[in-house]
Formats: sequence, C-alpha cells, structure tokens
Amino acid sequence: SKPAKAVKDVVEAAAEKVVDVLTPDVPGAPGSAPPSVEEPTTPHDPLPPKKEQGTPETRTPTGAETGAPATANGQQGAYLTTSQGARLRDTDHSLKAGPRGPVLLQDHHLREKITHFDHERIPERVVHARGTGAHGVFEAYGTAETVTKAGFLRKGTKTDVFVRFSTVLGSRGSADTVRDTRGFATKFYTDEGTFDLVGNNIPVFFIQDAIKFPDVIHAGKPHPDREIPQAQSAHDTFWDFVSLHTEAQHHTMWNMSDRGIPRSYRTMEGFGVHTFRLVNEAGETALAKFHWKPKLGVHSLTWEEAQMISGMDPDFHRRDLYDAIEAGAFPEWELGIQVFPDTPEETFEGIDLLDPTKIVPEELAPVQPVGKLTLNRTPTNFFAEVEQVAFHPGHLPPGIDVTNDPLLQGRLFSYVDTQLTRLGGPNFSQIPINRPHAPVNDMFRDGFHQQAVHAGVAPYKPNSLDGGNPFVAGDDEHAFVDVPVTVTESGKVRANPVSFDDHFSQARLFWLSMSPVEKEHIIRAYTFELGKCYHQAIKERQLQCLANIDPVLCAEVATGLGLPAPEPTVPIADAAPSPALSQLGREWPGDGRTVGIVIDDDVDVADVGALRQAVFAAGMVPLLIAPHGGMVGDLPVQRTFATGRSVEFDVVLLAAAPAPAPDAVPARDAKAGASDSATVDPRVLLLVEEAWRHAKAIGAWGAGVTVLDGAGVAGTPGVVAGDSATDVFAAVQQLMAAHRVWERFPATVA
Ligand code: HDD
Repeated sequence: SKPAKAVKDVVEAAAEKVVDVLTPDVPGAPGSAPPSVEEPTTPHDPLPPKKEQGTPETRTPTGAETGAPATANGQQGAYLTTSQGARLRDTDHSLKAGPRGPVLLQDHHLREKITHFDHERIPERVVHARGTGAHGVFEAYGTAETVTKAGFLRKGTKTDVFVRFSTVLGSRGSADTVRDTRGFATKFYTDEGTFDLVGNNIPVFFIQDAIKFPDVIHAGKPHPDREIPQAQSAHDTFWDFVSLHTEAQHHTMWNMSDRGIPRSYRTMEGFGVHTFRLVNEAGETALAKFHWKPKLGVHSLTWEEAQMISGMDPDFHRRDLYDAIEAGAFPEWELGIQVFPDTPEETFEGIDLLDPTKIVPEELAPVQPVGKLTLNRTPTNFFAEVEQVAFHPGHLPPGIDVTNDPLLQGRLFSYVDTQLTRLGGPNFSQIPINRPHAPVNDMFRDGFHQQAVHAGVAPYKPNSLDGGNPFVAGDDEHAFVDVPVTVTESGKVRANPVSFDDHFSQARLFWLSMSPVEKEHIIRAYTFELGKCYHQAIKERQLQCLANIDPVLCAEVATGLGLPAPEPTVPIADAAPSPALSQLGREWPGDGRTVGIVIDDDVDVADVGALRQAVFAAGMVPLLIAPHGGMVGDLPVQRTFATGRSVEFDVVLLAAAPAPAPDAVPARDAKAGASDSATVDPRVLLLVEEAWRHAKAIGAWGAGVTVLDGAGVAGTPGVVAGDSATDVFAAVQQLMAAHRVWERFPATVA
C-alpha cells in the first residue's frame, strides 16, 4: 500500500545516509582527509574598537596612569590563551583517554573554562534590573555658578558621563515597553569626584520614608507563590499596597498616565526627585530640584502599541537608543534646576520640599537650564559597563549636599549595601566603569577583588611613617563641606511632619493638568490595571482613592469596572493645574523617527530612492517594507510583510498597493463597505489600520492611495493623499511635529 512504500523509502534514504557518513571520501568522516577549510593559522590583530569607541580607562584606582598602552582592551595578542596567558592549540576537545575514552581530570583548560562559565552570572539588581546605558558628555552653561561651587557646573566645563536607563519592576530579561517608572541614573566623572544623579522619569516617589521601600517593591514584584506577573503593576498585591498606603497615589497616577510607557528613552524627562542643598563659593546655601529636559520632547507609546512591542521587539528601547547613537543622532537633554531659598521651614509656596511625593509646579519655580548632556557612545561590553555600573545618591561633589528628606536619607545607606552583594565585595569602585576620574587616595585596603597594589606602610591617619600622607583638604582646596544644618530639638520620633499627610492634592493637580486625550488614557490605564485584579475589595479601595482625587476620574473607572463610584471621604483639594505637565500642545523635532515605506516591484524606484534620501536628510530613519526580502531595483528591503509590524514605525507611507500574496495570512475580514480591500495584501491593510488606531500620520501617493480606501481611512484626520512622494512627506513631517494625530483618540472627559 502507499503508506508502506513511503516508510520503505524513508528507511532506504536513511540507510544511504548512514553509509555516506562511513564512506572515507566524505569530508569529516573517520579516515577521510582533513577538511579543506582550515582554521586560520596566521595571527590577526585582536578586534579593533568599534566606531567612535574611545580607549578604555587606563587609570589605576588611585587615579594614576597604569602605563597600559592606549589601545589596551580585554583581548590582547592574536592567540587564544588560558587565563594565565599560555597559548592554546585546541579549545574544542576535552583531553580524553583515547578518542572514545573518559575525560581526564587533569584537563586544566577544560576545568578553567567551565568553572569560569559557571560563575559568569552575578545577582541582578533587586530593582531596576532591566536597563541599558550609554556614554556621553555634559557641558555646563555656567548659569549655576551663583548657587553652587560644583566645578562641573562652571561655564564651559566638559565632563564625561555614563547614563543607565531602566525599568523598575521587571527582571533583567523582561520587556522594555511595560507600564512602569523608568530609571534615569547619571554618573558624572567630575574632576572633584564622581557625582551620581540617580533619578527617575517621574518626579515623585511612592513612599515618603525609605523604610517603606521593601514594602512597595514586594508589592510590585511578582506574586511570591507563582512568580507572576512579570514586570507589571496590574495585579492584586500592587494595588493592595498603593490603595492602603495612600501616599503612593500621586506616583501611581503618573504611572497610569502616558509617562508610564515612554516612546523612547530619548523622549523622557528625568528628575532627581529629592530636594538637594546647593552650596556656593561663599558658603551660601539654596535648595534645588534637578530636571532633565529632552531635546526631542516628552513622548509616549499608546498602550496597545506598548503591549504589541513587548512581544514583537522586547528590546525596543534598548535598540532605539543604540540605533540612534550609532546613526549619529545623539540624544540630548538639558539639565535644569528649580532653586528655592534655604529657609528653616524648607517649604516653597506651602509645598514641603522634604516630601518626595510632591512636585513644585514649574509655573511657580521655573526650571533654569544649567548645562547640556549628549549621549554619543554605546557600551563596548554590556556586562562590564551596564551591568557593573554602580550608582549611589551619596556620591556627591563639593557644592551639592543632601537634605533631610527621609527617603533620600535611607537611600544613602541602601546603594553601597546592595553593591556589596551584587558586585561581590567592597572594591566595586575599582571596576573600570565605576572608577572616578579624580585622583583617589582613600586609605581603604585589601578586600575581595582588590585591583590596586598600594604602596606605603601607613594606611592610617595620623601617621608619620608615610610622611603624613594623605593630607586633608582645606576649604580652598575643593573639599566637600557638610552643611552644618540645625537639627530638630524635638527629640527622637518615628513620625512624619504633618504636611506629609496630604496624599491627594497633587495627584489631583496632575489629573487637572492633563489634556482630554491624556485624561482618557489615564482612565483606560486604571481600568485595565484594576480590571486585572481578582479581589473586589482592592478595586473598591482604589476607587475610593480615585474618588478622593477626582469624581469624574473615579466615575469613569468605576463604570469600566462595573462597580459603583464611591463618594469622597476627604474634601476635594483646591488644586491649580500645571500646564507644563501635559505632553501635548507643542511641536518637536522628529530626529531619529522611523518612517515605514510600503513598496512593491511596481514602484518608481527612482522616486522612492529620492524619498529615502529626503527622510535621511530630515534626520529620520527610512525602512522599506516589501512583499519579499532582498532588493527592489536598487533599493534595499529592510522589512517584509512577514517581519514588519506597524509598531516599529512612527509614520507609514504607501508608495504601492501590493496585491495579496499566496502565502499571506488573512489578518482581517474585508471591511464592510471598504472598496478595494480584497485587492490589497491584508497585512498591508493591517499595517495601515494599526498605524491609524495608534494615531500615527499616514501618507500615500500613486498606487498607494488605493490602500487608504481599502483600509477605510481615506479622508480622515492625519491621512495625507498626494501626487508626489515629496509633497506627501512634507505634509506628514508637519503632522509628526505634534507626535501624534491626537484628534483620532476619542475623549469622553473634558
Ligand atoms: Fe533606588 C537602584 C532610582 C528610591 C534602593 N534606584 C536604583 C536605580 C535608579 C533608582 C535609577 C538604578 C540604578 C542603576 O541603573 O544601576 N530609587 C531611585 C529613585 C528613588 C529611589 C529616583 C526615589 C526618589 N531606591 C530608593 C529607595 C531605596 C532604593 C528608597 C532603598 C531604601 N535603588 C535601590 C537599590 C538599587 C536601586 C536596591 C538596586 C540596584 C542598585 O541600587 O544599585 O539600592
């Protein structure tokens, strides 16, 4: 019968293969001649550094030059060696007692290789495990000189920096575009010692006292029994905690807003959160909050986009940052400060400056630019730089001091403590990425992973044997001075100031500052997150918090959850909006935006080629999407209908109306009433529909116009149909300046 014959064929074919392997003239078979492609035996130089990658740090932990050649890197010499530098002739086979014999314990190369591998992982950060980083430079405008003596803020001073961006809750391998706070930690390698500005993209925090940090993080992390959900706040324990610990409500509101799902690290603000104390040359003090303002503006994803990207490209933000830097579109931020008089009350316009759940609206205290950050170099080695970088809010240069903010005070303990475990001992500041660029002479000795060979016999003070070295600095020698702030006379208490009891007024301020479409997003985010909770009591308790913030917000979310909206239990605060908090209403440069261009084999190749050049010239990245890979004429195809998805593009342009391919999976039913839908590849229609739903600009010319009809979007806001690629791109660029076609989003609240 037929099947029996098929089996016989298979067996015979397999038998032939077996014979093949044993036939000596087959390359690689036992007894055959050696393979003709030989291992290269001529040594090559080690891999050169990547484009624009500077030489690694060649200073010792004490700041002295090591004498290492400027080209020194982790791989030296052309030959493979053991970790002791002995050249190896084989790293592919264990040493065995004969080709079929057991492996010998004496194989020291095997044991060294496997042992090192077994210990390659270090504990991930307990928070902010998922992140990425880049090198750059900070240049000071000099505008802060009157309020701080910090040398790196002196006019024209350029300081090397390393920035690490992160999400808070997820593990090291979690997706980038989850709804979460983002870390924005900057290491300034100043001449006067390293300054770490360890901030977030949200200017307030969940808690007022560091002693609550383990509580809020335990609540946000996955449930201890099943360890789900990963990198999400949409679960019971998170909402259980924040609805009970109501000081978290302001930060939570920011998370539920579009700030929780940034479009890119390049389009995020950063905040030092706490109030710091600045000291100038004359010893005068002022209080200040730090802000990072992105040149490209503050932009976000839509929630559906963020969810789709988590599956399609979990490394979206990491890729975006590296692609931009490697393409020469260096991201920039201005550092700004809000400055307040250092009064005994430590308040400004009634706002307690020591309460990290409060902002000072920019309308009350403008953010004054003090310098510019440019990120211009991606890491050479992710582990060595991004994983091993260790930040600490207590790494402060002269001219910047801490305040009594109880959250900051606790952080001053936590960051060193965590590095001891994470980086394996007390010498983590000797790891290249953590080495200060100022001379270090700390009298610290020994310990795990000591890299330095300290000379001298007297690592103590006072001493006479090392000539009294090292010496303490006077005020004139750029010493760090602890400001002698008067400490309370009220005695020891475990208590907060009364002003810390206001938990709702600024959440309301934020809500009232949003445009209708941003409010709509907030309503949907709360409805989604609480809709993922199982416990009715938790949903009800969070609705009560929303009722105390704003009755409209509460009513909308309650409707979505199918629950009654409670009455407020506290008087609704009389808050004035801060327009600066809204992301809408301005125009921004489109640098580094991605332009998806749909083509097929019938397009005018010269026309599309010219469009590509125009997109490059506008500082954006064109990606050609075609029915097949390879080339269309002389145009390189970067995405096919199988590999591309709308969420990769900030804008979609249609130069063609590709017909359905035989292998196309129907993504949708033909839309009722939409003409031509059956003649266009359904994946192109899906691309256009998604781009439209995510309020992205869409443009079409020539045959591409047909797609607009097929997708049923022709003539709607932000959809441009024109005669030529040039005209359409010009019109689309105008639309992109506002980031999205906002009028496409329904807005039910004013
Ligand atoms: Fe923290 C990491 C930001 C409160 C304890 N934090 C960490 C990172 C950022 C922040 C950006 C990642 C640093 C990196 O990329 O390596 N943390 C903040 C901000 C806070 C804050 C803006 C409030 C204003 N943190 C906070 C508190 C505590 C910690 C109150 C503990 C009491 N944070 C840590 C930590 C981490 C950390 C456990 C984990 C890894 C690390 O420090 O190096 O020590």
